[in-house]
Amino acid sequence: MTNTTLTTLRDQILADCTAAPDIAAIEALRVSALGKKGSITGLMKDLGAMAPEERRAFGQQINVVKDEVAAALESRKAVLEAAALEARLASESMDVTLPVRPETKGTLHPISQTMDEVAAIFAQMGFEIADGPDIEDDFHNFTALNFPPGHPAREMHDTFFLPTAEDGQRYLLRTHTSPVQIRTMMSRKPPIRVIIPGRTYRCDYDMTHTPMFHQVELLVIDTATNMSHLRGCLQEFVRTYFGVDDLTTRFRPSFFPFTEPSAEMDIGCSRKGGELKIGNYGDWLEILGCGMVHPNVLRACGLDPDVYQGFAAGMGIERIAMLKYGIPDLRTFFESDLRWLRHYGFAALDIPSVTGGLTR
Ligand code: 2U9
Repeated sequence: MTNTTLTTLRDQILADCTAAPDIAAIEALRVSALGKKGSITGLMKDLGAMAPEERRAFGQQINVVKDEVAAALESRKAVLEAAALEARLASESMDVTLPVRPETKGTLHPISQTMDEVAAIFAQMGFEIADGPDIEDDFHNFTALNFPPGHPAREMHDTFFLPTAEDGQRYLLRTHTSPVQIRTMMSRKPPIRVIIPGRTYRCDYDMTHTPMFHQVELLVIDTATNMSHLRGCLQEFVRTYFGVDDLTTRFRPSFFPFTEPSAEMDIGCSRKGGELKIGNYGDWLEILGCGMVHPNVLRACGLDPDVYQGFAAGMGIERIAMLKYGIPDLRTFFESDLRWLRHYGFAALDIPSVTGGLTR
């Protein structure tokens, strides 16, 4: 084997590479040059019979050619792949403005529908939707929300922690949508009226808990906000959502690190004959948690509690969907069972509105 032979071989492979019409031809060329029985690999095998000096020099030259050929093959492959993608995009174009075909069987998931309904009700009351990242840091998920250092919610077994990052932080999957309120308060000035629907994660799985679930939280911050505003706002929400105009509510004292005072709100119901009915029948059903934003939380966000007050509330989307649509088992939400989706799903264009009485 001589330098001239190596150069001829190299030129031939590079010419074949430039002329390769498709990705299959590139792969065939790669195997014939660099594969186990390839022409360049074969040259490497010949090195054994050479004198040490000659072996080193020629070995280096072969390696240079090998790298050159590999790079040429990669770059031609990239060009061909881009051309194939372009051709596919051109041939498979579709008109997304066409109306839905009558035979289409797809439905909107009850969680999406419920989030749309909640958004429609609060939009009517002047709320905006805010969102934020699913992966959070300790400050936004716990510290700013007034969770003390040893609080059980910070434990490994409740929270999905990511491996410690390069910056030394232990990021986590948010355990509630509350960090978005922190981000909202830190990034804009009151008055604030936002709702935050979104995914949340907790390390829990049984009849009534799934590791991923959905919440909607609301936050109002202004200069003269009080518990009666909270009560009126939440009462209006449950009345519209459940379609019961005079639905009664009851507030029981509770505790959350991020609100003071804190409460749980019940709505009227009946459980007669084992059937749950929402309405003023004398029995009570817990529906959400709420309270006045804790002064420590306001301070952590740079707001002066002597000037600003606010209220917040949180509820589980799956829970309020189950109550309204009679879905008995939480876990079925995430099984992607087509029969379940056809039964509990909604028509894609069935857009909830307060004036239209929401849905069903
Ligand atoms: C900030 C300040 C206060 C949000 C609130 C609750 C009460 C609550 C649970 C209901 C069922 C979560 O989905 S669930 O498990 N939530 O009871 N959430 S007050 O309060 C906040 C949030 C953010 C800055």
